[in-house]
Amino acid sequence: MGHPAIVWDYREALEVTKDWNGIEEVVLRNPQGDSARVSLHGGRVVSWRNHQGEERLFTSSKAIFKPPKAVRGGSSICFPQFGNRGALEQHGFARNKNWTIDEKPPTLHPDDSQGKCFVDLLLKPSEEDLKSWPHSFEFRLRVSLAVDGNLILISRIRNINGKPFSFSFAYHTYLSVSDISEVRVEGLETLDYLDNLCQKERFTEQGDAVTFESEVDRIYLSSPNVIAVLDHGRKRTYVIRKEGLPDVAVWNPWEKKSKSMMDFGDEEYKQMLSVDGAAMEKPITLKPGEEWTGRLELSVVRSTFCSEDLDPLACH
Ligand code: TA6
Repeated sequence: MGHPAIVWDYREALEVTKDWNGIEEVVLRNPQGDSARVSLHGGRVVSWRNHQGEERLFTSSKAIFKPPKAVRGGSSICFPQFGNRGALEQHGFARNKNWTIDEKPPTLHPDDSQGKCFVDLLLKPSEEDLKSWPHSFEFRLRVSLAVDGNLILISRIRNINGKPFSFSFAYHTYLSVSDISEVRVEGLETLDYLDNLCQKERFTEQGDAVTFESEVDRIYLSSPNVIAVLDHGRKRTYVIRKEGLPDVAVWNPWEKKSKSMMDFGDEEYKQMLSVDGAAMEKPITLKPGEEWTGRLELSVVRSTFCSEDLDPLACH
């Protein structure tokens, strides 16, 4: 007779606590001891750790945790815009709003629930939001921690308005790296990008990987659905899988810009890289009753990982 199966109760593995500002936070854990923390302020993933307690998301030591300022770190939701066009605030209001826990979310595909500890959050526009962006929507965010430690973010935005509306979107994600000079991003080679440092002029990536020796602030267009961030110093690679998110923003402020940001340490640019799955160049348009889904999955693999392993079947 075999050993009785240990059944992990994923509901028990979910804990709701408060951060030191009194803002509710949901803690997700898997049987291996990996964990993720999600703040109801902005629906931001504030932490993603492996069972040894190693943090994968960067948060600045100077981050300001006082709403309505968006916190400099973690992974936050940029909606209804990614960027700073028009009257809307930079990267939209969703990252500065209080989300609620969605107790009765509509059903997702069974693969999005099985073997995962997850929480469903909900954002609906306030009167104030409707003044700056007059469109009624329901935004459902599922944050899951899988049994293998992968972090999965699924956003579903539904138009409950009488008229179509358009938006752009990003998961603005600060990855923690050992030394930015030793980091390369693979999967973006040969792509066109808009350079935010040159008034969004369009260029074509010439290198065989994106590497860093000065400020970088680019939106790569129509990228593959799997890209990799190789951190040679820590001998680990972040694999980013995305669906519904054609573009990728890559940002490191480098030395001069770091010094100009109040909520960022002068030297901290060495330990972070922002890589954002986004839908930016071509805004998403939803007719009344329509829904859009954008999915991002982050995993960490061993240092021997190489770009050939970008074949999704090869990297589990
Ligand atoms: O990562 C893309 C980007 O839009 C950069 O241009 C840079 O400004 C960064 O986001 C930070 O944005 P934030 O509004 O969080 O200060």
